[in-house]
Order: sequence, then C-alpha cells, then structure tokens
Amino acid sequence: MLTSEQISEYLANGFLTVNDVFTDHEINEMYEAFSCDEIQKHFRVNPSGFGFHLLEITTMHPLFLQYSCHPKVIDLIRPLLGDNIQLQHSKSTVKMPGASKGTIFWHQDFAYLPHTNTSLLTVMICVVDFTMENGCMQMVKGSHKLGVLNHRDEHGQETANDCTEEDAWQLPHEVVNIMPKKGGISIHHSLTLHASGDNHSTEPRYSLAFTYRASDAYQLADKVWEDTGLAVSGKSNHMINVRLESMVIPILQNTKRNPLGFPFGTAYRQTGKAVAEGRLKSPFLSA
Ligand SMILES: O=C(O)CCC(=O)C(=O)O
Repeated sequence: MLTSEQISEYLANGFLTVNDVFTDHEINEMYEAFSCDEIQKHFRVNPSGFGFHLLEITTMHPLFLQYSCHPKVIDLIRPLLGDNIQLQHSKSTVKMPGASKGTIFWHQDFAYLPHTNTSLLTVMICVVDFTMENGCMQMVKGSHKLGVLNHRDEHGQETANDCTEEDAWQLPHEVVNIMPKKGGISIHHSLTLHASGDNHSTEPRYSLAFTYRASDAYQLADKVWEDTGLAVSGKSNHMINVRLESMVIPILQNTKRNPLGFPFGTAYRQTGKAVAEGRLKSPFLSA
C-alpha cells in the first residue's frame, strides 16, 4: 500500500517512484518473458523508432498479463484511481542501445487517449535500473495541473515532436529524472508532461508500461486495444457509470508519425460512413 506521504506526493507532483516492489525472482521471470522469440523479434525490426513500443503485450505472454493484474501493482494504484479499475493499454518499453532508437519528446499521455475524466495513470515496471544513461523518463513537477496542453499542428494533426507548449518544461517548471531501481516502478498521471532520451548504455533498457483508468473514464479517442477494458480491480465492466470532468480536449485528427495508428492510434472520427467519405454535405456550408 502507498503511505499517505506517497499519496500526497503523487497528488502534488503527478508522479511517484516506488522501489523494491518486485523481487529478483519476479524480475528474472519478466526478463525471461522478454527473451522469447515472439517478443524479441519486435525489438529488432524498427531500428529507427518505435520498435521498443510493443502494444498489447498482455496478449503475447501470460506473465505480462499476470503482472498487469498483479496485486502488488493494483494495491498501489487503488488509492489513486478508486476501487474500479481497468487496463487501458499495455506495452513493452524496451529501449535498445543506440542513437535514435528511443527518444520520446515531451508529451502528456492523455492528449493521445482522451477520456471523459483524467483518472488514468501509467505504471512503469523497471526490469533494470533506470538511469540518465539508459534513457530514463523525465517529468515536469505539477504539470498534471496544467490541463490538456496542445499536441496539434495547424491542421489539427499530431506534430512530429509532440507537445508544442515549450514553456511548460522550461524554468520555473522543475524537471525531475525518474530513476527507479530494478524491481521498482514509477507511477505517473495521464496529464504529467514527460519525455525520455535514447539509451546510451550498452544494454537494453527492459521495462513494461501498463496504463490504467478508473472504470468510469469513458474513452473518447485513440485505439481500443485488444486488452483495453480488462477489469483489474472491483466490479466488472457491467453497470459502470461514466464520470465527466470539465475540461477542453484538443482531439488529434490523425497521427503523422504512423498513418496505421501504431503506437498511438488515431482519434475516432465520430462521423457516419457517408459523411466520412464526403458523399453527404450540407448544401449551406462551404468546404
Ligand atoms: O519508455 C519511455 O521512456 C517513455 C515512454 C512514454 O513516454 C510513453 O509511452 O508515453
């Protein structure tokens, strides 16, 4: 369980590091799971980008499913999300050593997966020590209180470098290096601004990321992954109410980085087929 100090820290800063969550035995198990052929082949296919983000990892190995639902994780996040929790997505975050294989620009996760409320967070499980050298995450203290920042270009599309509001990670804002030890985790709020660099060490940075949501957060955009909506705490998905938070959400129209929608998916176009295909247009509006 989190102490009241840790809960206050998360609420104030928008992130938290907790060490000594998993034993060496559990970490070795995860490491072994990463080593299976099915998973390894993904890390090597894309030398220049998002090969390290392999989504739906819970469907690829039973151990990853087990750890996404593990009481050690769920007991820690229950005070932050409430009793009814679902998985929103799962992924490997394995940074291979080398330039341009793992840079993540400043962003808020919520900008890519907006919901009706912001009760979403990500747990990163560190299978090795996280260091500046191997591309640990950096987070801006208190940025979860800034609302949803702009991640769009003038056409409403995702920008190449994610968040456009540079002031948000300059002084007086404080940037913190998030460096859990092997077996530790970090937890960050879906609005916490974060980034990470390449892995300049000689070893892969093995880690897993599970994004969870309060079950009353209803998804507005981005892909529904195979494991989205998996109940990990409390009631199953029946009879869940939807909770609305008052906010403005700049919905991304597309993802430039990858038209197929991997890894972030595209905003759902909430239009019927005839409208989407341009067969139906108002006779009173110009294009
Ligand atoms: O793995 C990392 O260093 C960062 C991952 C990240 O920011 C994300 O997936 O949103």
